[in-house]
Amino acid sequence: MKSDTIAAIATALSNSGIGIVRVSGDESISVVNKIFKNKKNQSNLENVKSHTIHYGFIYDGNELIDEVLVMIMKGPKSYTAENTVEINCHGGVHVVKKVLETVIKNGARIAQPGEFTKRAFLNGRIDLSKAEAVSEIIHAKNDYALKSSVNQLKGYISDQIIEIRQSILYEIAFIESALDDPEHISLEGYSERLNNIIKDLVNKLTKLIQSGNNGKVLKEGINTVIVGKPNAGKSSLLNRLVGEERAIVTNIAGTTRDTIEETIHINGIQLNLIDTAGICDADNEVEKIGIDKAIKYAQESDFIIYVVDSSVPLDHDEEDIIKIVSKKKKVILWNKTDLEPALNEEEFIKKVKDLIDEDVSGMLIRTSTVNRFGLDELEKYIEMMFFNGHINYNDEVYITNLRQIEALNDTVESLGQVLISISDQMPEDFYSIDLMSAYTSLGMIIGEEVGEDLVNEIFSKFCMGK
Ligand SMILES: Nc1nc2c(ncn2[C@@H]2O[C@H](COP(=O)(O)OP(=O)(O)OP(=O)(O)O)[C@@H](O)[C@H]2O)c(=O)[nH]1
Ligand SMILES: [Mg+2]
Repeated sequence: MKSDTIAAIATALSNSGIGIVRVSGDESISVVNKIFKNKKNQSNLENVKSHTIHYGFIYDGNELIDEVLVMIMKGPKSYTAENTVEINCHGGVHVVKKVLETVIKNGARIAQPGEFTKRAFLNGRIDLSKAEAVSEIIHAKNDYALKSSVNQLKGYISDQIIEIRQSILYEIAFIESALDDPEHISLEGYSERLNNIIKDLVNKLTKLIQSGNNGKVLKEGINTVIVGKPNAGKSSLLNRLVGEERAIVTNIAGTTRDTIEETIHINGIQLNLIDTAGICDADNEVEKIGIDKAIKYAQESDFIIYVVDSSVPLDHDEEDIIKIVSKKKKVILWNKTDLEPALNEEEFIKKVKDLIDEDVSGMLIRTSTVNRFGLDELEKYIEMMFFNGHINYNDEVYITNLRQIEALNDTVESLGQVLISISDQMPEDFYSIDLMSAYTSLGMIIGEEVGEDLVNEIFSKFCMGK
């Protein structure tokens, strides 16, 4: 298949010093050769070996644009499986753009977003699930989301999907053959066997779907809710962690009425921090609404930072909060340690034990949010929670996007129909219909049986140059 030659800037546009212009297509080498000269003023790229790097200069006519390194990768051993040239420029944004313009002037056209990856897919070099992983890598918000995309790229998901898909296909083929040739292939006892096989497949698929929900947490950050009594120092904590005066802080109890959300990163882990209204037995209508919202957020959170004001005595409100944070992953900040204590740590720990039967002695961190005291320890604690697998990321397979989850759900639904047909003792050819739609849904994930529209939609999500 002959393809026109496309080009784009493959690196982020920043003045970081190095920028890469990527060119792909049948004519890519000859296009770049027109504007390239080596030290001896020769244009010699057409006859060089694949996977070699050449030092020289890019010219627009007689005008010298940049000193460059040019890498030649001949198809099929390149990212797109086509002839590909990468021009490593040394100049800043302006120069990189100028090099791209010159390439375009000499016969290439600007690539559409994701077009390089689309070509890799169309040329059979990667399957759709890998192609989407590339998009996720480009858009990954943090290191761990990145890691999961890399795993996906390696094909963990594809492998599992292919395996499940093959066993479905085998059953379809078996049923068809048996119906065609009943003399030689018997369907006696088959429904029972199929029932077990399908149940097993549904289990595997359900696991993949669940891991997808986990992946969602990673990509979107860990929802971390700050709770505590009014005046405990919750908003002060948010401001310290964010590094700016984001929330209003006053010595009036009930300052924060609504939730305030901010994103922060701790060593690559993304937290969605949510400051809430102080929880107490309030009379005020507005305050009450805020408190209900705080409780709801706390219940739905992935992680709670519970701020305790150690300068006031333990009261009924504090006991209510202890019950609210029960069974949640949490840390307790023993705050305002710069003031005269009115609360004793041991007594507090005992109180918690009595109320909710949890030992929180390892969860207490002494802090003072007016002067940042204890916050480094808090960050370490959160990292530790993360690394110790309270939120898994490492060897898990994440299905990280909604389209894939939907396809998995459709597959489970079709397989569920097969189970119903079996228990209703329907004829065997009924099974094939639903097995076939399960097979098709799974194909959506790895890019088989996919309509042209979907292919275009997915690739349009990619950045330029990838
Ligand atoms: N001495 C001392 N004062 C603090 C500390 N943390 C917060 N404060 C003060 O306590 C008061 C309340 O702080 P906020 O951060 O507004 O408390 P909050 O928990 O958000 O309160 P509400 O929004 O009313 O629920 C302010 O006057 C803060 O300056 C601390 O560690 N030590
Ligand atoms: Mg507040």
